[in-house]
Amino acid sequence: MSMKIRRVETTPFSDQKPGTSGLRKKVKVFRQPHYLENFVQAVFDVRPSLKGGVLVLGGDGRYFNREAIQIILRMALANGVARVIVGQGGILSTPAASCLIRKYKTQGGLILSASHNPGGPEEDFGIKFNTPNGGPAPEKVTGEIHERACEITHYRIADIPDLDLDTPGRTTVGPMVVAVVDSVNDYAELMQSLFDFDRMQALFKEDRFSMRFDAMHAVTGPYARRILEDMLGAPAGTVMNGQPLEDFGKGHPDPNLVHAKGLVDTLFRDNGPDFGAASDGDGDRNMILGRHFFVTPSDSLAVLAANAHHVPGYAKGIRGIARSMPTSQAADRVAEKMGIECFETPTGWKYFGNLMDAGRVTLCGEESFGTSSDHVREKDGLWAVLFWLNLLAVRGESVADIVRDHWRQFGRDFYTRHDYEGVDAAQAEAAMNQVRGQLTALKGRRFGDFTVAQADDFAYTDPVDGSVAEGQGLRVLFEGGARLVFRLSGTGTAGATLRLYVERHEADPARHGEDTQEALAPLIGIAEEIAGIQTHTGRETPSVIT
Ligand code: VG1
Ligand code: CO
Repeated sequence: MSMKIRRVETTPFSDQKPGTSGLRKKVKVFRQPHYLENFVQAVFDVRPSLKGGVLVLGGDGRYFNREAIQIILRMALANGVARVIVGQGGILSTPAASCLIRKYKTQGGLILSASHNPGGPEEDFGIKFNTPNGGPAPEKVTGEIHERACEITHYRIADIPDLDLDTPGRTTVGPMVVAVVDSVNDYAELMQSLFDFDRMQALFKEDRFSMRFDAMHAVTGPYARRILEDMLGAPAGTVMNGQPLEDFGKGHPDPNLVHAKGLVDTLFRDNGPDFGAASDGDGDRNMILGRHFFVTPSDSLAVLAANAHHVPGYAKGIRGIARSMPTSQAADRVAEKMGIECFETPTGWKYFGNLMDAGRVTLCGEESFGTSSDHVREKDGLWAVLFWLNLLAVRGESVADIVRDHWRQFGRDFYTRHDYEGVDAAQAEAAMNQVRGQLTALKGRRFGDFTVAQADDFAYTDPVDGSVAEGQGLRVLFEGGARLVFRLSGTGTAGATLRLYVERHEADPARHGEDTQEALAPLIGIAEEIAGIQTHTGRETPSVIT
């Protein structure tokens, strides 16, 4: 194959700063000449081990995925990468990419995804670099990539025709090997090593049990079909919307009560299935439903931790638990009872990596429908679903009974998140500033039954490497453990998204049946009093309530 390597002059873009999870922009931004190339070259520049090394490459299949992969392959060749492992058709879920990076001891991976953000020519695209541990690059590395992108003057790219991504096998391109691998195999094998497949198979043989999995036309379709239907014997049709589409069928691939409404309605109708689950664009999020029952992600983490001994991969015990700061404190209660460490980290999976690498935590979770363990270094949607399925098979109880039983033991942490999406950035900032301005004065102030014990801007010192992350969300902590958290999203691509997180613990089992929004209404009122979100943004209600 003829191949010419070009050194292309370029100038930096001022907006290539990765957010909560990689660089996310509109497709139109990514398609500007040199835009993707600059960022990718910045990664190669700050990660010299990729030269002569192995790179994992794949994405969630959204619009521009294939094109971006061809560009990155040409740049990998020009930058001296020895081998690229690409998911077939350019498809790799985020957890599957993490699995490959670790299993084949590679020098890292590039994952193309904007996760739960919509896809299509007018919508979003994203890219992030994962380090050799399989996890999203920590802030130090994303900072280096950003700095490099700000001073870039040229990039290297090879002139070669598009490579075939659809046929598994190895191709040699000049000195580089491109290995197109089945997107599912290695991941499925990892799941088999953690969960009791025989027991789950038996569950599907019972006529009494049925399940629906909504892949939302995103990346998890092939994974869920292979594992649930082919390997575990769930009937065909268990997986809904299983075909990955470039625009996710024009949907919003975010597995929550609003965007996975079809699935939710199915689980809440009479004689609906026993178990329901959904995953997001890149397969790292999960929503768990029982018949007439929604499991909050915060509760899911706590329940999985408390029941880990039922599952083969965790039967020997778990080391510690970590949760992101806005995630409810339900997991803390489990850790305390188990006598294991519990950590509170900033939002974003990159903050869990060091704790897992150091062997201090086994399970991690975020309120945003993210749960996983140290089997990879990403959150893992299907893993959480299989964990629940394994639990249902062992305990033989319904999802609702398992959660209610958990509440009886630990109390219930009523929890909700209110998102004000796509608001004017200045208005969102004004609401945040209003809270920030009161932080010192709030301490000791009473609001009805609630007295503020502490109010601050959350900062985190990594216990492993001592790195500090500041400005991670405004917290109002009340006596007795109730909390309000205000933060701005770092994954959006237009305007600002303001998130309000509200929680309160309820020990009395007689009150566990209350409606969440009603149980939290006084705190939601206090939040408005403190932040004036609705006044600042002119919105009367949140865009999404979960
Ligand atoms: C959101 C979630 C956060 C999650 C991040 C990436 O970030 O709140 O918990 O880690 O998305 O998830 P933000 O900054 O918008 O609140 V994913 O599935 O988009 O990779
Ligand atoms: Co995601």
